Amino acid sequence: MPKPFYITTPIYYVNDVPHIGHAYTTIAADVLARWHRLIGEEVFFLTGLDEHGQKVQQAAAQAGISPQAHCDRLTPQFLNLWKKLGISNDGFIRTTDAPHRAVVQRCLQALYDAQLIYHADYTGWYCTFDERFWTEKDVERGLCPDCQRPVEQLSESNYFFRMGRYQQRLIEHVQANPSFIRPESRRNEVLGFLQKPLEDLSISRPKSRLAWGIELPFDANYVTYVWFDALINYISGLEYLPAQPAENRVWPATVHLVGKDILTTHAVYWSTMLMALEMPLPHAIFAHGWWTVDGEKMSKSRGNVIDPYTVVDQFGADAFRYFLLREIPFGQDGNFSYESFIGRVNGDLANGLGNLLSRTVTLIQRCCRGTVPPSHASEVTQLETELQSAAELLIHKTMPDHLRADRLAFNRTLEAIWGLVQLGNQYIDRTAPWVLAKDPADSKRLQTVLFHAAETLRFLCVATYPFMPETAREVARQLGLPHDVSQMLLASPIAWGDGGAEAVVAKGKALFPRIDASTFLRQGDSMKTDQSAAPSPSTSGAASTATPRTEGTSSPPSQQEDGLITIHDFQKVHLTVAKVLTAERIPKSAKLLKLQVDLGTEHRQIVAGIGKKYSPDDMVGKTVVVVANLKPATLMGVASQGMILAAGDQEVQGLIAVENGDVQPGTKVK
Ligand code: ME8
Repeated sequence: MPKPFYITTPIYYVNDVPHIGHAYTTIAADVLARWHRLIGEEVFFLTGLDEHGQKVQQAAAQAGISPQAHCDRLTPQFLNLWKKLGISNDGFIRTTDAPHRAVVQRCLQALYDAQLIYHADYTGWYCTFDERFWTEKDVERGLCPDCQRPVEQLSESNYFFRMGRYQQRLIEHVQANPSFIRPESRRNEVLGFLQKPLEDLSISRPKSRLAWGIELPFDANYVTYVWFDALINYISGLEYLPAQPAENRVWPATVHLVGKDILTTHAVYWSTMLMALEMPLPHAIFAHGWWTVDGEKMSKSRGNVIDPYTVVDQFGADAFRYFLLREIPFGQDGNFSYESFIGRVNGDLANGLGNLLSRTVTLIQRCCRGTVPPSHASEVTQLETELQSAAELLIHKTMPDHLRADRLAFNRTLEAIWGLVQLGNQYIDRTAPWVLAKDPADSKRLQTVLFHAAETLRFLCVATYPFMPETAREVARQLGLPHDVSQMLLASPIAWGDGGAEAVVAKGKALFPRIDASTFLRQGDSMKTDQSAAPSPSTSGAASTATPRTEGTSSPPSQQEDGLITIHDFQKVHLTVAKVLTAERIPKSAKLLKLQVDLGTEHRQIVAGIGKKYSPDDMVGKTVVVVANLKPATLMGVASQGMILAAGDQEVQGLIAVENGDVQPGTKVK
């Protein structure tokens, strides 16, 4: 029986409500879990809560309730959020669960019996926030090297785990297994950390100082260090969650997803603990980057913590899931702003996928009485084969490559999926089914085009499902697909042409209604909790403190009033490097040249009004810049699919050229 793909998130502290950072890791894990289920693997996806330790004890004391009551009160905040976000975890662990506590005590006892835990007096610098000791050499200016909070000197008798003993073995393991710590920059960080002598780890806290924890099985005066307790969740959860764990579900984990803040605890503490317990190490630990908000660290005192509940209520779970994974490469830091969020929703979701679905379904309703028409082999042209190849490449090659556990290029996967969305929209623009519908002689061509548009959307259902499960379901529903999208790759391997002919489409509401950015950002002051932050120069309609306002009456300038556009508006124009292959004059026109150009992925015909300045011979072989997503037009009876950029108003004075002649056709211009 093959072993399931075992994926974990950190277990989050219940000292406070969840925020977007917690949502981020959990959504990423969910995408991976859904993808692996979709390709037919068994998956065990574990998440949960870290309920012991000083942070939780302090939060409970502040609330004036017992730590357990505090945990019980906060747990639904996490559970409900995961439900709202469509998180498909198989297990949910709480470190106060009795079976977890038993496994922790079993591990402690095993290490104590093997003399890998010993008792000693220790004086060190203690950071209450991080709940750990630092040595003299770590501490500068009396501050914790990790969180920069003041540390205090503490002398204590404690139990220590012989972590230092495993230093060399760990270095060798990291060196021999390039995919153990990902991404590469984090792996180098861990190797750098291991250059310094690795000290033994204090794994106990006297109950006189911290009572809220799991008691040491060999000394009732102590509880164990919260990290020793928390890390064990990855093995204890396998034993009892859910109620009937599958037999083939065994350690080690395939991948632990963590934020970069807790890489050391995972790469060093957890790995050495496992070595001491004589257990294999996880296949991969992937440390992702850190979200800031409007360029600032998220914190309660700054008042800029983004509440995921609010975002989801306002825009839906799938838009949030899409944004978080599309906006930044997993592994790098990123910034959350409502301006960029809205830009993505309007640009990629409403204008991209939403538009493709709505036009396709409307055209099928209007031209084919609501039933997906058949394709006709005689009508299949290069345009259709290109669409097919792109869709097949996406599902069978690009997605599996980008989503490999050592790569986790979520943003590149989404970029590739949206490449197909764009191709689908261009296909409709270029084939202009509404024109075909006018002439009964074109009916076979029309049917072929609409079949291929629907087929593109069927492939997009599968591709988007792991990222946006509800959206994929709605696309399938509107297309009249009979399948459960979560099973579409499993039931039968998806093949182009097998799809929806004869399916009855059902138009529904817009997948992603466009957000009026200026209105939202004005009204949404309550969501932009950092009122004192400097206005972002890139926003046009934001409630900006820099914009003088007449008290109570006038609003900040809208996009139309001040003439400025956002970067997202600009990004809607697809500018591409192209090479002119052939050129000829259009008869009876002094100005127009008909050009065939190479766009890297395709050849296009463009009619350009540059004939007074350039002869056809001047143009052949030139590298030019083309607007690639312009609606097709007909000039003097000749079809044109794009525009060549040139300087000059009434008269063309010169072409926009790329300074380096080696730039390849198809290269994006931005
Ligand atoms: O560290 N950006 O729990 P925690 C990105 N209980 N990710 C963020 C983030 C941000 N601004 N803020 C939080 C703990 N995260 C321990 C873990 S595991 C055995 C014990 C995410 O509640 C990220 O995954 O502080 C980070 O590692 C985790 O939340 C920390 O959650």
